[in-house]
Amino acid sequence: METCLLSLALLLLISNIINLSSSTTFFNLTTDQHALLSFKNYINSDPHHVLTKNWSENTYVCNWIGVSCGVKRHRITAIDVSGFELEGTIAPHLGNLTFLRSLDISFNNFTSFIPSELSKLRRLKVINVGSNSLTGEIPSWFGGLYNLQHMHMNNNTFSGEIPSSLFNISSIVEINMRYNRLSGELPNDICSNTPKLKALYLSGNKLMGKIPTDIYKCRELEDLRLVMNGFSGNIPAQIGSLRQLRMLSLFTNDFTGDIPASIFSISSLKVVDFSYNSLSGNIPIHVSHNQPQLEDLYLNDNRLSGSIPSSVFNISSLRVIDLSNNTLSETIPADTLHSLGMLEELYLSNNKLGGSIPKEVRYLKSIKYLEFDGGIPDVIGYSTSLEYLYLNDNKLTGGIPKLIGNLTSLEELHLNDNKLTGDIPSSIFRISSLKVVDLSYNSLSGHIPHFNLPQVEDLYLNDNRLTDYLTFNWQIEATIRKPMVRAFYPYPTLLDIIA
Ligand SMILES: *[C@@H]1O[C@H](CO)[C@@H](O)[C@H](O)[C@H]1NC(C)=O
Ligand SMILES: *[C@@H]1O[C@H](CO)[C@@H](O)[C@H](O)[C@H]1NC(C)=O
Ligand SMILES: *[C@@H]1O[C@H](CO)[C@@H](O)[C@H](O)[C@H]1NC(C)=O
Ligand SMILES: *[C@@H]1O[C@H](CO)[C@@H](O)[C@H](O)[C@H]1NC(C)=O
Ligand SMILES: *[C@@H]1O[C@H](CO)[C@@H](O)[C@H](O)[C@H]1NC(C)=O
Ligand SMILES: *[C@@H]1O[C@H](CO)[C@@H](O)[C@H](O)[C@H]1NC(C)=O
Ligand SMILES: *[C@@H]1O[C@H](CO)[C@@H](O)[C@H](O)[C@H]1NC(C)=O
Ligand SMILES: *[C@@H]1O[C@H](CO)[C@@H](O)[C@H](O)[C@H]1NC(C)=O
Ligand SMILES: *[C@H]1O[C@@H](CO)[C@H](O)[C@@H](O)[C@@H]1NC(C)=O
Repeated sequence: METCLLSLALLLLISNIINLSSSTTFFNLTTDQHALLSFKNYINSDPHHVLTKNWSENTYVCNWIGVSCGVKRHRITAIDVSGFELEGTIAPHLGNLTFLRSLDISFNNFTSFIPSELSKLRRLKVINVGSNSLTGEIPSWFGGLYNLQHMHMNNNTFSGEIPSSLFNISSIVEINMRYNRLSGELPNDICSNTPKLKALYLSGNKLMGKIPTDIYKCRELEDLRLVMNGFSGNIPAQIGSLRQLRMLSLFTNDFTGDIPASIFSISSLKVVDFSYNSLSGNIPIHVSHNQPQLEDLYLNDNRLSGSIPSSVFNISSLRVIDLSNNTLSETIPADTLHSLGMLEELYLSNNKLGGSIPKEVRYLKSIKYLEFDGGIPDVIGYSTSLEYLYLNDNKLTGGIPKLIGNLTSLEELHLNDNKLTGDIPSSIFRISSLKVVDLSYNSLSGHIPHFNLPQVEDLYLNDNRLTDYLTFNWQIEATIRKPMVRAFYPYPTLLDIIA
């Protein structure tokens, strides 16, 4: 009896195996080729004739452009038709490519829905349908593709909620759904089953609600971008336990409350962008052993108050600091700027900081863009290694310091679009390295100084109150080799004047 049962079980097992193998042999390279020919049939426009010419029935399918086959089984494993400018819909027949691991149809114009037949692609590791015109909801059956690692659905018009099943794919590494029309909230257990998630890109949607505190469970997370959505509530302090985080970009949302100090203890962090929210309280950057390797710090356009902690100016890796448009008070702590050897951009305007650009700017050897309410201090003349000085489009008032003439390495000087008054110091035109000078759109007055700099290629002085602007004898003064055709628009060009 027992042997009888056992043999029956064996028989069942064998018949199962036979069934299984017959269902896998049902698909072979011939059916793969059929699937691709159907894919081609569903395409209405192939402007570069890539598929129409190359995907020919008479040639070996594995040699078709954008098609890769496995070495062992000779089945199609990858399709890459990215950027062929194809127009059409996605053929459901792709679901028959049972060995497909990677599907890239990005940068085309595929319309309509993702066919549900693709749920059969159990081996799929990479799907990139980014930058097309796909619509509908993100199908929840993606949650069943348990080998999926990289999912790019960005730049389409997907709508509806993000299916929670996606956060059940334990192999997932990257989820990119930027620039769609997704709505709803993130599931609370977002990171409970996605231990390998490194990048989550959800910017440019209509998502709302809080960042789930569960986020700390995505221990591998390196890149979190949720910009331009309707997220609200506090930024959870739990983000501070993401020790691999490099990029944290949350700008243009409705986040409120304090910035959690824990964030600035993440030593891997390179970019923090919390701008355009309603964050309040102080800037919680304190001296710490785990000093972040921060390069870009954007906290502008919030409601931050208090003084700027001197620790900010101690982070020597910083390239950009934007704290503008807050209610920060007091001046920049003296003697702090000298650590910022890499700093290229410093924005502090629209605050309640007293004084003008601090004297310590002379330590900012790399500074290219400096935005500050107030005037240009004389000490700018100490930054003798400055090659490019961009202070344009600020709210600078007062005069141009004569010491600017001491910037003997300067090649470009952009002070245009400010509220500068007074004379143009003639010292500027003794800088022999100077190639571009733009002082336009200010309230500069007096005479145009004499200059004789043959290497100056562009000189913009228009839209000021210079008394001799039109009568100035450009021909004698300027031995400029290259014509400055655009230089005096809307006034007569130099060529007009010389002619
Ligand atoms: C695929 O299978 C069909 C039968 O189902 C067979 O006719 C065909 O020759 C097979 N093709 C290859 C490439 O093995
Ligand atoms: C299709 O493109 C591939 C790769 O560029 C090329 O090797 C092959 O010869 C082409 N086949 C035809 C029929 O044009
Ligand atoms: C994509 O195709 C649709 C429908 O064919 C068309 O309306 C749309 O303009 C196309 N978009 C682009 C970017 O080509
Ligand atoms: C996606 O769309 C955004 C917003 O329209 C655009 O800035 C971005 O360049 C697009 N990215 C790609 C890869 O197409
Ligand atoms: C996630 O997986 C678990 C167990 O595998 C299952 O019970 C649950 O329903 C899944 N959740 C979603 C949203 O698919
Ligand atoms: C700046 O960093 C140095 C060590 O690199 C430390 O001794 C000093 O206390 C820090 N100052 C501030 C204000 O954080
Ligand atoms: C500063 O922020 C306010 C809102 O808080 C906004 O109305 C204003 O345009 C911003 N100013 C600048 C210069 O961005
Ligand atoms: C600026 O240059 C002048 C002339 O070379 C020199 O006398 C003066 O000491 C310099 N000033 C500074 C602050 O470097
Ligand atoms: C697999 O794709 C479907 C469409 O989804 C077709 O109807 C089938 O004919 C096809 N099967 C084979 C073996 O090519």
